[in-house]
Amino acid sequence: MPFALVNRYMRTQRTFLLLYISIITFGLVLNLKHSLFHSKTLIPSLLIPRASAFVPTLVTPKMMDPDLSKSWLLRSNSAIGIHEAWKLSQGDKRIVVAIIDTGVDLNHSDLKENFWHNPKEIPNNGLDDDHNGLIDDILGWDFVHNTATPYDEHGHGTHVTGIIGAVKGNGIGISGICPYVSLMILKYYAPNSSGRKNLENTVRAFQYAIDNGAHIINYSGGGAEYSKEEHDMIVKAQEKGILVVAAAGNEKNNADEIAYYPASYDLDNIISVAALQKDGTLVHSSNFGVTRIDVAAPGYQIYSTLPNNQYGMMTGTSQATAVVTGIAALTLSKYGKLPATKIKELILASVNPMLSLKAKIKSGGSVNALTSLERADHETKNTF
Ligand SMILES: [Ca+2]
Ligand SMILES: [Ca+2]
Repeated sequence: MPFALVNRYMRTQRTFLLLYISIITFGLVLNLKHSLFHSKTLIPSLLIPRASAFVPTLVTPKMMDPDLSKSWLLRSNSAIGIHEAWKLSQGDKRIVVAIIDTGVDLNHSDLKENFWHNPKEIPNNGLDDDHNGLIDDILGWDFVHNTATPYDEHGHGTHVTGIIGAVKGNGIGISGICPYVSLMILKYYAPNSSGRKNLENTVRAFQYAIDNGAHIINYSGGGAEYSKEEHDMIVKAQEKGILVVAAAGNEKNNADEIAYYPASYDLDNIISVAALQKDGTLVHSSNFGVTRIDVAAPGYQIYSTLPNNQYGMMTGTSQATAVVTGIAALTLSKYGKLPATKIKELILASVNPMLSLKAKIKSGGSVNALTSLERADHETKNTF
């Protein structure tokens, strides 16, 4: 009997919330407390489009991924049209997605092939070859322990990573939404860290992603209090054309009244994501807001990778955020000429409108990978 799945991923100084991750296969329940300190103001945005372009890659899978049918996201009748979308693009290894989270299972057979490798760093020579102050930062960095091995002590980061970019066609497990991609792993969170430390590590992780060529940053976390340092770092990301996909939060709040950051920063390179159930309504715990929350995406009982080469289900806006990051990466892989803000515009314009979401979410609908790619194709032909 599956456990009910709830995700609480907060970082406020005053409020401690719990993350309950229930995995139906193994019955594992993990608790998480996450606290942070912020201040409060809003700064206007600045947009600079990215100029880089990518040649689309289409790769035929060699072997089936046996567990696709375990995920309602990845079945033949996928709510996001993923199989039809994969006929148009399955990604491109040149697309770099930074995942700022709890780290990853570095040995997971369904993930490791897709890890980003720092081209300016020589592995395991004990030197800081690229002179960024971090020794042997090959895959990203563990900002909690200041090491080059961002292992996942929690499970959350491994789960999010698989949704975005698990390896397709390798005969095991699942596929990520964007199965050909480079995943930069940046660990900011540990259960025992203070809230202030978690925020400091978040800002450092954003800086690393910006400095090392990320095109998209996935942030499946957040908190209720504003951080000028975090906001200004996302402005820096915007200046480089980097898209930030951020979770709406799991507090059942109207985010237009009670903000949740970084999702609620008023910046045009942030897509904020609510979580959807199979019936087209929001997950009970999902935040919403017609002004501050952009889209909804499947976030209920999503099957993905877990530490120790395992798989299991999790529910929440964290998972929904990873879905949107995957769609953004797919779209960017096929239409690299599009700036981050344009990718956001396309994803918002490509939602399946739903009456249940009309008064809850800015776009009034749920994301669709196929429509996003088709709309990008149409607009590219008419723009470039
Ligand atoms: Ca280095
Ligand atoms: Ca696989």
